Amino acid sequence: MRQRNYLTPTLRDTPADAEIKSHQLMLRAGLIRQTASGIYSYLPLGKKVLRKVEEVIRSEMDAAGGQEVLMPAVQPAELWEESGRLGNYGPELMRLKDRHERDFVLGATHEEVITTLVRDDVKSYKKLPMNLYQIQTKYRDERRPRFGVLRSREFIMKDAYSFDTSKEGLDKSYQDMYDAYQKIFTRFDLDFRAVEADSGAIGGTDTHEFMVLSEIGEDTIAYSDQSNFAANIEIAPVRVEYTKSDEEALELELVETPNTKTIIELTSFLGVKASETIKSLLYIVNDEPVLVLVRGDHEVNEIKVSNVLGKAIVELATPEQTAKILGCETGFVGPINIPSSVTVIADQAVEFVTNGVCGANEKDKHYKNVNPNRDFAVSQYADLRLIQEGDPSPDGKGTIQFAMGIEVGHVFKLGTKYSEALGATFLDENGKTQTMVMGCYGIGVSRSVAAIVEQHHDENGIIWPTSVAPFDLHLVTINVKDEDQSKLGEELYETLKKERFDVLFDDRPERAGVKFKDSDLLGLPIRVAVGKKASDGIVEVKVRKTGEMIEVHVTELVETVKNLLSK
Ligand code: 9G3
Repeated sequence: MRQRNYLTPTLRDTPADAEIKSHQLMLRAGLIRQTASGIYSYLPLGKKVLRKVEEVIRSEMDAAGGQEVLMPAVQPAELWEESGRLGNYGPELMRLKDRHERDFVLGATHEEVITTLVRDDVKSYKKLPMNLYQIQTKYRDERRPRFGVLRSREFIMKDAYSFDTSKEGLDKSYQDMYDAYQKIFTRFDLDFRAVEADSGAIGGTDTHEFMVLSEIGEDTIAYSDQSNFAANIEIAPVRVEYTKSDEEALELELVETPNTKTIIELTSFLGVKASETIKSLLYIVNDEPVLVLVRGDHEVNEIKVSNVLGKAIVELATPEQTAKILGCETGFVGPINIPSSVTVIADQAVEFVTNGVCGANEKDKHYKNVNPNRDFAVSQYADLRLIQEGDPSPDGKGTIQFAMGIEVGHVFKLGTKYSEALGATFLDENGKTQTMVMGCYGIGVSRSVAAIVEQHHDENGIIWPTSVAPFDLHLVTINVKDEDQSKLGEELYETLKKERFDVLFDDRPERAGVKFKDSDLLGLPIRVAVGKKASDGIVEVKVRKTGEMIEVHVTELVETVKNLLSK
């Protein structure tokens, strides 16, 4: 491809509103442009990278027995009513009406469509197992789209769905997809980790996320420094043997604690440790108030709270709700003498607090010498807190450390939730009707591109892994006005194309400095510069990743490039 009339609008300056490196570089290298908030166009280079990424995914999905399909982005709302999910996602699920005022949604995912397709056309165990996948645009109206294509409202996903006759069959389908994902992200040259995860509102049992390790990741991974344990902190169980101190229980005391709305303010005012305090947070769960207690040095894990309460939607009470229910400001909330309508649940660590401190449901007041079960009742003690760095690993081996991750893949065992709701059944060997057992498996395609850039760049620009680079190499004629250079450049362009290299040919009448800067920014694996030594048949080959530069005679160029690219 000749760069002269190729749409690669590079930017010298970093766009002010791009917060992270991948977003900045994808804009600067002319891969993407924003069309609306959280909605992007892909320019030719960006589209070529997408294609490369998609081809890697396709090859591994096909090798794992997947069959590619393409489902519609526009889906009838009734399908979501049938599955019972229409109300689950609020404004995140984009809706529209057709000319007959019929309700549709823009596909945020395709469990409903695929399950009805399979329901209508697969009737016998003889056709199963089956794995169907697509690469398609998805719509989710995120409250806070940001970071370019890393968190956008329209994005490209590879979604796959497996259908099995039994749980054991699902286990195998799941493992096959897990293995395929390992291969795919390895081919992207990503530093990633598969971690245990929460299945969320979608339901199901086993689930793993594939996390690209990155400081700008929005998920926290808890991993052991001495074993393979790795989980999203959303689900990482806390297994700590707490012990009761042998201190004697003292008499409950109400104390003045002016302006102590936070644990830090409170502990410095009273001169106690955070672990000696009890933090109380009021939640609204299915319209009912629930007071959740954790130790002051711990944080509530809302997913654990939700799971303990039967996967309910858990929302922190507003200041108004708190005033109405407990008659006080947030910051002084506590479990003592509260209305019986309030359910109290507590993290297991709370039970071991002796002579602790908690809010008194009165402005600027706390209780001292608080002893759980004596001074207040708890309906359930459970693991409700976030795991912390330094906690023992739940598998008993080593200590927990944190890393940040970008979720690029997610595999789920769904079971029969969707097949049951939508009636996807089959006849087994004995002619008996059975429900299909499903799994679903996603890869963020556009997000993977951003994650790759996030991990593969330097101060000068992108450094594409060969597997996903938009072109194999960048051929640059340094001075197109020089006849020798221009002639050799054109010749090499033809030769390299004949050798089936995908070449970006910088034939622009620009200054050398501009061309080299752009070349580093675009980040193709190899740069071949045709310059002053053109008349001697010598060109300069630079490896983008290492910066290594060698002079090569044109007779050896093809061989040299082949070797460098196969490395
Ligand atoms: C929605 C909206 C947002 C959503 C969903 C539905 C997440 C939703 C979970 C999944 C699960 C799997 C197929 C590929 C693998 C992942 N956010 N999820 O279902 F309507 Cl607005 O998408 N789907």
